[in-house]
Amino acid sequence: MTEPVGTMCFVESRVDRTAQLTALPVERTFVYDPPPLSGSLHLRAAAVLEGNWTGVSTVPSRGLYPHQWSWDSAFIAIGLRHLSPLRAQTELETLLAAQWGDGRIPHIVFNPSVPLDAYFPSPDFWRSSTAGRTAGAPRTVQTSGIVQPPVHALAAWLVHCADPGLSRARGFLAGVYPRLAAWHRYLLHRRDLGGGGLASVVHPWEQGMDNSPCWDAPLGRITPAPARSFRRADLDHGAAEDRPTDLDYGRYVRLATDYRDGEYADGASEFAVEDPSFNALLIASEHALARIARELGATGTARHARAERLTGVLIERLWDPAEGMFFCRDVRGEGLIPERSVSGLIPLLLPDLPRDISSALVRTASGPHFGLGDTTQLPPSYDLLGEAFDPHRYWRGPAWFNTSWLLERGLRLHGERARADALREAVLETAANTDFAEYVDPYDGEACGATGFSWTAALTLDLLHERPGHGVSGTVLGTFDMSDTRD
Ligand code: 9WN
Repeated sequence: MTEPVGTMCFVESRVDRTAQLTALPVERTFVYDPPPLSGSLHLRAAAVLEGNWTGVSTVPSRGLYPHQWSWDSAFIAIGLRHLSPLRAQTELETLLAAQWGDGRIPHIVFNPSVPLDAYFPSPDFWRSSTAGRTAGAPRTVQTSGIVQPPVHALAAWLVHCADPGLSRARGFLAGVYPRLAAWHRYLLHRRDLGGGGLASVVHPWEQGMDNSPCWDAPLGRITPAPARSFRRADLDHGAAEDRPTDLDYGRYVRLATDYRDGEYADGASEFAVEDPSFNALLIASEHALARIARELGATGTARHARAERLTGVLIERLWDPAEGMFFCRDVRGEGLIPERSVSGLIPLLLPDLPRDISSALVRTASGPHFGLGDTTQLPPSYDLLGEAFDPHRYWRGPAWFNTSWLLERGLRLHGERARADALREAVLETAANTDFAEYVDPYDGEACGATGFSWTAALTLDLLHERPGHGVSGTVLGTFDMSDTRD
């Protein structure tokens, strides 16, 4: 188990790589950086991450999201490793220090110095240290009680690869491995609510694409909490017409309240969905855990075999051959949810997909529903032809940079180099033009939501380090290329 890393962060801040980079002229020698050609975008992205760094972790956005978020930190660490491998390790260690005894990694770790009314739901809503006591919530740090997608083992492996010497010297992987293993155990056991082997999410916020039309049917069965029982802080920062409706918020609050009042015990939720992206990220992370286990001297064989088996389960439970993509399964309702979300394309990042499935996913991404390389600049979060499509409303159409990055990785992994190069270019250009927007209109790339968004800057940095025209490197980005994990 890792210990909090406050002292190390203090030492790090005196030699901080990002601070050095943002202070130095472009022509100075870079250790972790790409050639000066892309230097200015690189420095701008570094400045965003520097501005959002709190000393132990990075906020997604200073105004809208002023605490530490779980999957944001994983994506942030993936970019931050190119600036400061030590800070990237610290980012993950800070998050993992807030893990619960039952293995869950909370979706928010609250910063006690931020006023309670800066974000809703705040720590006094979640009451983690009291309502979460039975589930093993930490006593000294306040967190939410729900989770987010398990990108963490993948991030930990990639962070290790950025500076294996430093990682070994600090015992980084040895420290995080037991926590990551407990996290996967929690998801694969306590969250197997459908009984078929996949993890279920019990709240739309857990899947990360909060307001996706995929949730409309299962969420429609939930009685909303009265509007007067809570105050939304998100509307202080974003346009109401781009954010979820009050009715949806009432349902989010009801689900979270019921979970809290049941002491965060799993199994009773009225909302339970098996999501393709959440489970694909779990499988990719299980592959990464196999790599980590091998680095630590074990064989990793069982983990690798489990990742392969889970890929089969994902296909069996969520693949629709007629539609050429994956769909969500409503565990409390009637099977697959017939809404096309970008989530249903993200399993492309899995190395063991049969060829016919990876080819079908590429065709669907490039077809009329997502318009990749054709009608859209970046892949939309939801079906361009869907009834609920809205190019500006949260997760109901706009394009996000993390999902674009995941698809770029998947395309490259499956040998679609030209498409991957084009998507990489589009991501870099859109990030540069929008001041690292939170999300964009998928057609014209217009900025939406916050600017100076951390994962946008971090994943921009990561793509700047990718050489166009190449496949995914087996040594640096090894988790996307499993060929050398076979025993
Ligand atoms: C709820 C922080 C998070 C992201 C999510 C995104 C949004 C929060 C909200 O912001 O969710 O967790 O208040 O809407 O949907 O993916 O992790 O950036």
